[in-house]
Amino acid sequence: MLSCTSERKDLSEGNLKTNNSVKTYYATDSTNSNQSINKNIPTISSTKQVKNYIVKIIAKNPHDNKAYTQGLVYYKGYLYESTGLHNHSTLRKVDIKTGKVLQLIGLEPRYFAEGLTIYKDKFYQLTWETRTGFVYDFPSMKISDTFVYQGEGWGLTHNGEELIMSDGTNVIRFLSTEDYSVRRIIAVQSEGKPVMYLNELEYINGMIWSNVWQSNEIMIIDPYSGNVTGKIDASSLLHALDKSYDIEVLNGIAYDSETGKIYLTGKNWPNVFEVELEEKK
Ligand SMILES: [Ca+2]
Repeated sequence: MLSCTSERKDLSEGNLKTNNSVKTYYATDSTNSNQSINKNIPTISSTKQVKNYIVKIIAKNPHDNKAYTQGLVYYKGYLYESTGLHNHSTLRKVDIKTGKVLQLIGLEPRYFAEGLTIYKDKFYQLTWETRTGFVYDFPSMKISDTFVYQGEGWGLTHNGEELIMSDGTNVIRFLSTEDYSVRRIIAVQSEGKPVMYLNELEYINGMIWSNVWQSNEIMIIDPYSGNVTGKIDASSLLHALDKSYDIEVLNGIAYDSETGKIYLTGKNWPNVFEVELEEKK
């Protein structure tokens, strides 16, 4: 019988078998610019130089270390989370300070839940290999619709007009919120090289932040060109965890646009961190 740990590792998304067939894409440059509302949070830079950041912990809060975090969102005072694994996938509402799960919906065993976003009082949740997205009413968490997409579902966020989706490659898709059709794609690259395994996403101050699967890095991505403009080294969080055994990778970014607070966690991590960025000199 598999232990919990080995089972989780076997079921981690983006296994190497599928990576062999992953296509890489290259995009053209962009000169788009945007206005920052918070000077501590990066916005689109006109320079091509990638900035490097570390994270400063502002607060450390409890998190369910059985939560295999695949999507993390802040909305109206609470964290909402999508957790993965077959037989264990959920959509849940979480109290930020205590980590207590306040509301929880379980998915059918065949679904392995992935990215989550909340757009116009609807939850949107991806699944890994079943090409099925679920739409739930807010706050009831009652399923109101489903949608289909090609390929694997990994991370999900939105820019106020479109859903933004990763699939484990270096491609990010922008989907219509009306019919879920692909409006455009970007190919994410850093200094000319594709950045693969883009995972959990968050749209922050006009930029796409993306966890990179099996790394402690978060990429800050220009949503027009696909260029990485910043890299966040979040490895210090691993040392600050209350317990570090049986944890999986960094995966979970949430943003409170009113306060500018940024929350980070990982799969089976016992903590969610509120962080600020510091530029690495
Ligand atoms: Ca997120």
